This record gives sequence, structure tokens and C-alpha cells, in this order.
Amino acid sequence: MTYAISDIHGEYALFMRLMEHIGYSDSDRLIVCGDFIDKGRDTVRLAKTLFAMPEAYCLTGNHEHAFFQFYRTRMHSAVMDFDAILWQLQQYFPAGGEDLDWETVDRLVDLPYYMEEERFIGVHAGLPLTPDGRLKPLGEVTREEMIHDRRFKDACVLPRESRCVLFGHTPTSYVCGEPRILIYPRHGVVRPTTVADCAKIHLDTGATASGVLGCVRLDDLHTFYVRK
Ligand SMILES: [Mn+2]
Repeated sequence: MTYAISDIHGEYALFMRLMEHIGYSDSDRLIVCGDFIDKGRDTVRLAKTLFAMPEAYCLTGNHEHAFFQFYRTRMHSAVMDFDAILWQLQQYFPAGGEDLDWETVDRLVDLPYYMEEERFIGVHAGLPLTPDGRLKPLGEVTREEMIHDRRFKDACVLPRESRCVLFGHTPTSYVCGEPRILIYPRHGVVRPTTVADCAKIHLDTGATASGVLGCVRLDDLHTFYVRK
């Protein structure tokens, strides 16, 4: 089975409960649409856990991108003292959690900005549309558009495309008033049953503020939630 999730934001305990709730196993796949770091206190532990899951595909969100920019300025500093640089990078995250190591840093700064498969595209914030309502070709979309787009969440934005866009970035409560995953069927589909029937799926349940973390199973569009 393939699951999609977004904006876990360091909520390690909540994430582990969700994985237990869905009975996630190493033969399953998890698409993580960015922003798993910052806000919650257990960012590093969560990142290490995700990176150790054999079939978890983590994408860059604006928060991982901000860390990448911080990392780049440190690496371009005049003195290449790697112990001092690692210490500075560790200060980026709140004290009290697990310590950042170089292996985790290397993974964090080298995440893709999108993933695409036959049935879906994963991206953090969204993708711009062409005037005729199709997705702009991925090769022409900037990284900034992929991680910062706030228009894509609007209910009226429904790309005319054969693939579903999985995204997060803005809590769904800003759209529908409550923290639940929003599934948008494509034009002409009344009862969507798999990801292939959908134009887009908005995944961000705003876990840190709402206390609710959810994910969707792309095979049958079943949604799962845990709350603090
Ligand atoms: Mn974001």
C-alpha cells in the first residue's frame, strides 16, 4: 500500500502513533510531502526515523529549504571547521531532542523538490497552472513555486491532468474550517475510489496547532487520523 502525508513538523510521537494505527510495514510506501522539520521538538528524531524507513520518499518543503540555506551559509564561511559547523547546525533545532549528525544533515540538504509517478505527483505547496488549466511542465516550475505556492490550495484550482497532485503547506482548516485531508475528484468523477480519480489531495492537517495528524492511502483513498 502507498500512503501520503505532509507537514509532520517534528511531531515524532504523533507520527509513530499514526504508523501504528495504519499498521505500516516495510513493504508499504510513504510519500512525505515536505515540512517534517521545525515546530515540534523531535525534528531530528523524526528525520532519522523517516530516513531509516526503506520506502519513505521525503520531499523538500519551505522549512527544509530554509535549513538548506542556513547550511549553505555555514559551509561557505571562511573557516572550514566541521565540528564547529555541526555545532552551529545543531543549534538550528530546539535543544532537548536528539542531536543532529552529519549523516542526517547530508540527507536533509539533498532531498528532491518533487516526485512523479504514473498516477501522481508529490510536491510541498503546489504547482502553477497554464491558462488552459493544465499543470505547467515540471521542468519549467521553479523550486520557490513548488515550496511556497499558496494559490494551489484554493478549492477552485483543479488541474485538468491525468495525474493527481499530492501537497500540503497550508493547514486544511484554512480551507474547510477543520483539520482533515481534502480529496478533490477530477472533473466528471462523482465518487473517487483511488488516487487516479483525483485532481489533487491536500494533506496538511496542521498537526502542531490542531493536534491532528492524518495520512491517506492512495490505493483506496481511505484517510487515517490520530490526535494528541
Ligand atoms: Mn510549508
